[in-house]
Amino acid sequence: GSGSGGLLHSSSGSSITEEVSLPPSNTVLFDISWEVAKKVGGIYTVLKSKAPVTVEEYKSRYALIGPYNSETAPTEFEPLVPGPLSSPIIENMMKKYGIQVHFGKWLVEGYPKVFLIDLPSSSHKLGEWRWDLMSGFEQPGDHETNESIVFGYQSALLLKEFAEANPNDKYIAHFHEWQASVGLILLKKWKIPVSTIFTTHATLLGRYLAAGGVDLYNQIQNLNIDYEASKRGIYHRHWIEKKSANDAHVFTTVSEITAYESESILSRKADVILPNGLKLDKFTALHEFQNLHAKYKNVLHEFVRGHFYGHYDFDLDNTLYVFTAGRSEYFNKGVDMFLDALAGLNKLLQQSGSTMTIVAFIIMPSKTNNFNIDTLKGQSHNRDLRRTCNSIVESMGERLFEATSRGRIISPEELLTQEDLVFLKRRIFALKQRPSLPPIVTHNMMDDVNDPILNHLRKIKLFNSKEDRVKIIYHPEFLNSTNPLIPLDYTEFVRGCHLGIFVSYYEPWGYTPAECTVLGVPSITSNLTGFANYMSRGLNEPESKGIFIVDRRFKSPNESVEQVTQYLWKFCQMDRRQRIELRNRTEKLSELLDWKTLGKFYRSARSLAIERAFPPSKPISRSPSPSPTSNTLKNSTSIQQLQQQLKQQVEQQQKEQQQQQQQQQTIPINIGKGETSQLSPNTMSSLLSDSLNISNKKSSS
Ligand code: G6P
Ligand code: 1S3
Repeated sequence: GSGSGGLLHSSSGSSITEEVSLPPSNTVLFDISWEVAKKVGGIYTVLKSKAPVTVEEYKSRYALIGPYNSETAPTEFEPLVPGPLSSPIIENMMKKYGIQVHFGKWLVEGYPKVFLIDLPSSSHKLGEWRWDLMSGFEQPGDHETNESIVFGYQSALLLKEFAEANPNDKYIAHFHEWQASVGLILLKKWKIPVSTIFTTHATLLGRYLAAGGVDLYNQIQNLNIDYEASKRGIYHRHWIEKKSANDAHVFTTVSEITAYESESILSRKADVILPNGLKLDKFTALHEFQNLHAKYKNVLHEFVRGHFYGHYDFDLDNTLYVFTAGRSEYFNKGVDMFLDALAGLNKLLQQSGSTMTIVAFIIMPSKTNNFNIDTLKGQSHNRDLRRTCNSIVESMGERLFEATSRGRIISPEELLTQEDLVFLKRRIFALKQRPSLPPIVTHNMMDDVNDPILNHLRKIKLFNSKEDRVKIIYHPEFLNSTNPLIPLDYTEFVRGCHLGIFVSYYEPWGYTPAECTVLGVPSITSNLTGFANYMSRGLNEPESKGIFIVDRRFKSPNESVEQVTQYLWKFCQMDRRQRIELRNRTEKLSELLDWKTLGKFYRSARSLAIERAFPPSKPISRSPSPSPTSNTLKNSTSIQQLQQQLKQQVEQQQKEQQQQQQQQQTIPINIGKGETSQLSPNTMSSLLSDSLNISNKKSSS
């Protein structure tokens, strides 16, 4: 079509060049989210990492819509002068509705255009809009919902202006999560010709139920959902979520497990599953990432020296670093199971007389009041000692050189002087002054007695005693490179570790294990995470590639803990060469998680949305499909096929789950090295994953 093309151009923007993979030139795409140019959680990572491929595909016909945030804007957003097509729309927003819209680019790779809407410019409309949307059951005191309503009306008005100004264009509005999706409900209500996609990255009620100890995946079909939501005071939020899912032309989730949950909680089957990808920074040489592992592991060694030495010491060459990380959701993120498994491992290592040490990090924010003195002191002692040693070595070098150049062999007493010895003794004495147990927490906790992680450690008695082979470091704050204890950003920290452990109970996707994979670090996850759903479909023997999946769906909690413990125990038996090889195999999986691979699911969701919102007026031609040189994305048949395949995937998974539940019987399948995995034969035979095909094709070409 002859659509407006560069509709979202800034005056400095580039023009569109038609490419083989471009979608039709009259489609315009918006992603709408609360996390545009503002990091709250995982959706920020989705949008940011996806930006380069989406911009490449849609060029200037792609933009994001989010709320304007004056705190994050200076670092995330650069204002631009709007181009001739968006400029009158932004002006209209102000003139007609008094809504201020900031236009510019998001300062992330790909530099997508963004429309950031000023919420306070419409706050006087809140009461009216809330009544209009949900009269009778609104909850005026809920600030988060109030903001969602204001943003919803504002974003719907913006999209309405665009659609009305450019009737020849086909708009796709992709809404992420309920906080951003009130606009979707309004577009349908106002009959605006915009095709809509709703992605739920979790369900509100699912998260509540899981955290509250409900046996979510087994009970979900027996629950009265609306009643459960009301009981928890979130009916109005749940209503937005459910209505968005049902009003959307296309409803999607990020994984099969969330699709399963959504079918009951939101009463709609997902049309497409959109697994989350990452933007890969590929190294040309394979050993490069291994070198980085060694480099950042040394930084962890330095921290460990400062933290433990003086209390007691251990061989760093025989030490492994494992970790868990994420938002502070003790039960949902599986921290309880992580700790129980570590306690089990500690026992196994002690009983076997092993000299190996495992340092387990928990990087999970909690309320704190700065770093604690003990921890800081440890690091400063260590730095002093290193400085002292370095300066002694330097002067020793000088003396050695001086003597040798004058033809004399230096004596040991001359080399290390009495003065040096006194210095060293002082340092050793200072170190010995440390109390007997090294700290567990690196910060002063605001609520030490009620912290669930600390209470769990008390229960299982992991106190960093000398005899414990497993040591715990609880760092209740996210990492960054200016951190005085572990001066690494998160990615560097992950590279320095040996294994990530994320055995979540509620995890619609789970970026943490995905990040480990692309960084070449093996990880343990649970079969209740979207990541594990996706990986186990694409891989025959995930364990042999560093993807360890624990069964939390069909096993009792104790059995699951035992499975994690066994994975850890086996990991401890590996020698260095085996670990290096495993990391190589893990890193090779990166491609499965690249947006270049996963972008196709988004493309099929968009085609389906367009198809449903703008059904062709003519009957579908039965003529042969377009030639492969066509510059459209894919011919419609293949998209439908892909769509069908995806649907089948979900249905198949659900069937399997039901069967497994009924039969309560699994067949052990050899996964090499004498290990067995409890996979159903159906799962094994249905490994039809697209992603695997892609990687196979690549490797065989
Ligand atoms: C990387 C480095 C090697 C180093 C190894 C340590 O592969 O390139 O030089 O020996 O890491 O591995 P480890 O699993 O013992 O930390
Ligand atoms: C959600 O964030 P969360 O940690 O609250 O969305 C993420 C992005 O889709 C997803 O990775 C995660 O599992 C969800 O839970």
